Amino acid sequence: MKNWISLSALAIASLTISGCKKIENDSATSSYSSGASTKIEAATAEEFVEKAEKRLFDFSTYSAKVQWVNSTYLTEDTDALAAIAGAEGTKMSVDFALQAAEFAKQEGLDPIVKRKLDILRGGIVMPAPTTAGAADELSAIATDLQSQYGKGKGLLKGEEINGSDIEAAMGTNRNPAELKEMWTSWHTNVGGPMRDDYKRMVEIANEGSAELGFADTGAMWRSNYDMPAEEFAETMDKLWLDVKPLYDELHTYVRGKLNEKYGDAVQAETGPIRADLLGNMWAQEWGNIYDIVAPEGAGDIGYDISDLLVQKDYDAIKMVKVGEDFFSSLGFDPLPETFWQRSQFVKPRDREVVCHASAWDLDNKDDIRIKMCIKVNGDDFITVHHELGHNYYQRAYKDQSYLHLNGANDGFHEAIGDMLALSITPDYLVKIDLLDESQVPGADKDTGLLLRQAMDKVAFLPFGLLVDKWRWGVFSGEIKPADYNNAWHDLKREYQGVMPPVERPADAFDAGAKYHIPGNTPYARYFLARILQFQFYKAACDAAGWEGPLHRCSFYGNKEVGTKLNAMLELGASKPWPDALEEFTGTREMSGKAMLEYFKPLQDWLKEQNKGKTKGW
Ligand code: X8Z
Ligand code: ZN
Repeated sequence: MKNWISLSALAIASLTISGCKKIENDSATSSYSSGASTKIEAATAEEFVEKAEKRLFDFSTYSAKVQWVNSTYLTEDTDALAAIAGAEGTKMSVDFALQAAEFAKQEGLDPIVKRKLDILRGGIVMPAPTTAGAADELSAIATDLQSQYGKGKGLLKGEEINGSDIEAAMGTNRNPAELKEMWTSWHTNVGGPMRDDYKRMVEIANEGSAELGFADTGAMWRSNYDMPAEEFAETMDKLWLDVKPLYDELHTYVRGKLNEKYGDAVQAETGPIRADLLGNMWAQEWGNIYDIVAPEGAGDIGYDISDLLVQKDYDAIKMVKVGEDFFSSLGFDPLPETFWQRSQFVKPRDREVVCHASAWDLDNKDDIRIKMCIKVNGDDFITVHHELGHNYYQRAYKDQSYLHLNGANDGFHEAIGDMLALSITPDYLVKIDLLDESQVPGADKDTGLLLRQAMDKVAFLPFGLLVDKWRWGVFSGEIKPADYNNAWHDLKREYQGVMPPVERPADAFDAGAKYHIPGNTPYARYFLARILQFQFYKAACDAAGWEGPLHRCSFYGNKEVGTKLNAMLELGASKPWPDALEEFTGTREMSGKAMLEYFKPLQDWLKEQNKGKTKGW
C-alpha cells in the first residue's frame, strides 16, 4: 500500500540474488494476474527469492497504475479499485514474508539471499494478519484515510479552502486570528474524522506484524536499517542530541522576534511558540517567516526566491525544467518524454486529487513521474528538486533486481534532491538568470543567508524526529487511543517547543492532519535525510574542490560530482547503507557534523543574540 507512492514498487524493498537475471518486463503486457495463488513452490531459498521477485515486480507495475489513477482522480470507484489492489499486494507480500521467514532459518545461506529474505520479511509498511478479511479491511481503511486527506478542506475568513491553498496561505498570512482559524479548522476537519479508523488500522497492522515475528509495527519499521531495531532508535536520539543545541538557539531567537512582532498577547517572551505563527501548518519549516526574523542589515539578503520566480514569470513546468537542468549539468540523462506527458504538475481544476508531492516509478524502468500541485513559490521550488531526486535515484538503480530497487536506506532516498537544492546559492541563481549579478549578497549578509536556511533545515529536525516517536508509541501501545491527541501535542511541545493556538480537545486527532499519518508513510526517513543531505552536500563540495564557506558552495555543472553521485545511486539497496555512504562520503556513519559545520557561524551569532534571554520552554 503506499509503497509505490513516494518510492517505487512495493515498500518491500527489493533484493536480488547475485547472478539473478534481470527481469524483463513490458508494463503494457504485465504478466500479473489478479487472484493468483501467493504460495511459491521453491526447493531452495535462492529459487524462492527469484520467484518472489518476479511476482512482486509484475504486481508492482500493475498496482502502481491503479494507485496512480486513484491519487490523481479521487472517486469512490478509484478508491474501491485501489483498496482491492492494496489488499492483494498486502496478502501477497505477507505470504512471501512468512515463507521468507521459514527459508531464513536455513543454515549456510548466501548473504545476499539472506538479506533479501530479511527485506521480504521486514519491508512491509502495513502488514495484515492472514486471518480472512483482514487485508481487505486494512486496505479499505488505508485507502479511505488517504482519500479523506486528499479531499480535506479548512476555513479562511469563513470560506472553504483546499489543502494546497491552505498550506501556501499559512506561509504568507500574518494575521494571527486568520492563522488560528486556518490551523484549527484544518486540524479539526481533516484529522478529527479519522481517529476511530486509525485506531482500527493500528490494531490490524500490529496483528500482522506479530504474525511476522515483530513486537509491533513500529519495531518492524525500525528493522529496516541494517542494524538492530533498538540501535536504530538510539541512533536517531543521538543524532538529535548532536544538533539540539543549534535548534534551541534558533527557537529562542525566533520566539523573541515573534514576541516583538505580535506582542505578549499573541506570543509570550517565554514558553513554547504558538504553532500557527511559524509559516507552516505543522510548524515543521519556518523559512516562510524569514521576513519577521531577519536581523537588520545582515539579514537583508535582498531577494526572496518566491518573489524572483514570480518576477521572472515562472510557471510549474519552468520550475521542473530548472530542476532537470541541475541534474543534466551533473551529467544525468534528461527526463524521458513520458515524464512530461504523464506527470501531474498542477492541481486539476475539475477533480479531487492527493496534492501532497510524490515521485513515482511505474514500470521500475523509465516511466518515472512526479505528482504535485505546484505553486510558484520557494517551497515548491525546493520540493520540485526533492521529488526529482527520487526520480533520478529510481532511474539510476533500475538495473538492480527487484528487492534492490530502493534507496540504501529510506533517508538516502529523501536526501538526494535536497542535497542538490542546498546548491541553490546566490551565485547559482545568477547562473540560471533568476538573480541579477548586482543583487548577489556580499559576505556581510552571510548571517542572513544562513538564518534563512536554518529556518527550514534546522527547524525541521525535532518535527522529523517526533512524528515517528508518536507512531512508534501508538504501535507499541505506550500511547493509548484515548491519549492519541494529548500525546501528539506533548511530543510537539517537548521536542519542537510549540503549542497549538487554542486548547485542543482530547478526542481530536491532530496527527491525522499531517499527510504521512493517514498516508502511512514512515517519517524517520525525513529526519535522517535532514542530516544526510548535509553530509552528501559537503562531500560533493569537497569533490568539487570548493574552498569558501560551505553554504556558498554550488556544485552545479560539476560532472565529477555527478559521476560520484551516480555511483552511489546505482547501488540502490544492493548493499547495506554504510557501504553506500562510504562510496560517496568516505565515512560509514550518519553524523550531524557536516550540518553543524555549515551552520557554525550562525550558531555563534545566535548565541550572542540570545545572551540574557530565557532559553527553552
Ligand atoms: O513528504 C515530503 C515530500 C514527499 S516524500 C514532499 N516531505 C516531508 C513533508 O512534507 O513533511 C519532504 C520534507 C518532509
Ligand atoms: Zn520525498
